[in-house]
Order: sequence, then structure tokens, then C-alpha cells
Amino acid sequence: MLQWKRLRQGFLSLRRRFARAFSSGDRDELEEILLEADIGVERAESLLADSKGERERLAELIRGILEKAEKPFEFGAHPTVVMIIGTNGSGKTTTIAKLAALWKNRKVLIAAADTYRDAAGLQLERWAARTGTDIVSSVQGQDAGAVVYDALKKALSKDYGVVLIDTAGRLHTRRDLMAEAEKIRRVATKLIPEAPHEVLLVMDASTGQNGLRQAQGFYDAIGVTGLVIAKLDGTCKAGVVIPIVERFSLPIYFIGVGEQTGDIVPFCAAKFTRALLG
Ligand SMILES: Nc1nc2c(ncn2[C@@H]2O[C@H](COP(=O)(O)OP(=O)(O)O)[C@@H](O)[C@H]2O)c(=O)[nH]1
Ligand SMILES: [Mg+2]
Repeated sequence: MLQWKRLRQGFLSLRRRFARAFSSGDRDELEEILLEADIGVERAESLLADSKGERERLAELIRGILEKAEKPFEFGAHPTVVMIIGTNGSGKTTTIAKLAALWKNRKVLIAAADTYRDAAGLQLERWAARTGTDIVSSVQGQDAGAVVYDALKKALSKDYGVVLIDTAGRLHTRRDLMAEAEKIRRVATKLIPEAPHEVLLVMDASTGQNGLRQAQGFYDAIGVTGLVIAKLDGTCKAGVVIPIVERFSLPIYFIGVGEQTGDIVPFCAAKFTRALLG
């Protein structure tokens, strides 16, 4: 698929460095690459020890870790309500545009519940127009809860298959985060008792371990059901996917490999490992 090609292209220099280190048997260089890829010190050391620095063995070990996170996204309910959360700038709104395009034939409705910034609503409306997706936005200063309520009501009455809820990422304290998520949840369950069916945490791969720490705050505050790892195109910190999988034990449903609506693909451990190591 085109998206995996993009990923392979982005990892080219990383793959070349790996290839050189494997062929010269330079264990120090291998460790250096793994550390720079933000895989984490302990994991880098144990992977090197267990693989004895052999390419095939290392690939097998990495694939083994990543396979735990491979799970197809399932639509259990009609509508399936998917809340998208994550740090400001991690890629939430872009991911919503991508998912709306990917799931076009399921009849998607977007709820623009990042009501803290006007620009967020406008950005989402542009994406909705571009992908031909219906959207419910805040009117006259409605808060996130009111937007979600209107969106779910519309989804039920107009037979939408999926509702994607955009949320604010700029909330600073854990308490603010929890309060906002709780508000959305409380309102949603009034109309659909099990909603939101999925809470996807969007993480920015290019921020490496740093982003991992930030995402931890969301993970701790809100019941997350799955991950989307955005901005994997061209980042030299792609190794961070390994500690992400080990830390959160959650499925990675999708990865983002660019800024366009087509730049999303279901996560595949084997393909990802091949893109990384060759
Ligand atoms: N290269 C790349 N850029 C991305 C990707 N996903 C999002 N972005 C960019 O990251 C920036 C922030 O994205 P946005 O969706 O607005 O983040 P939000 O604040 O979480 O809603 C924008 O410039 C996006 O174009 C991706 O997969 N790859
Ligand atoms: Mg946004």
C-alpha cells in the first residue's frame, strides 16, 4: 500500500544506518541507533543482548513486541461513538479527517467538541468540507457537552454509523482533563448508554519519549481504549512505538504517515518492523 511506502521512505536513513551496523557487527553503533530512535535504554540493552546483534533475531523480537498491539478496529455499535483525545498538536483533528475519509461509506458525523479554540472548529469544518463529511459545531458558545449531545441526537435520528468526537488538548491539569472528558461522557450516555464506545489517544511519534510522558497524563485521567500514532512519516524517533506498546498495553489501531487525508493505515507489526530494519 502507498502509505507503507511512505513509511519505508521516511525510515530510509534509519534503515541504512541499521544495515551498516549489522554488516560491520558494530554493537555500540547498533545500541546508539536504538537509543536515538527513542526505544529506551533498558529495552535497547535487552534487545541487543537477546538478539546478539543479529538482524533476523532483532527483527523477530521487535515484531513480537509490536504484534501485541495489532488489532483491527471494530464497529460494535450503530452508531459507533469514537472520542479522540491527546495533547495539543498531537494530530487529533487531522486524524479525525483521515478517519472520516477512511470510513466514508459508513456515514460519519463529526462532533467539533474542541470548543476552547475557535480556530479548532474552523480547521475541522474545512476538513469536513474537503472530505464531504457532516459536522456538528458549537453554536453561540455551546460547550463540549452540548455539541456532543446535539451530534449524538442527530446521529440517532439520521442513522449515522460513526460519530467522531474532537476534543480539546490544551487542558493543563489532570483534573481539568478528567472534568472535560467526564462532561462529554455524561452527556453522551444520556442518549447512548455505552457511548463513547472507543476513546482513542492520538500520540505524536516525532516527540518520542517526551510525548510518551505527556500521553501518560491522558491515559491516567481518561479511560483510553486504543491508540493512534501520528507523524510516523520521517521521524527518527520511530522506535518509541516499542515503549508505547509496552507501557500502555493497548491496541494501536492506526498510524499516521502524513498530513493528507489518505495518510493513515491500520498498524501492522510485520510491515512496521520491516520498514524499520529492512
Ligand atoms: N507529517 C505529519 N504531520 C501530521 C500528521 N498528523 C498531523 N500532522 C500535523 O500536525 C499538526 C497538528 O495537527 P492537528 O490535527 O491540528 O493536532 P491537534 O491539535 O491534536 O488537533 C498539523 O500541522 C498537522 O498537519 C502526520 O501523520 N504526519
Ligand atoms: Mg485539534
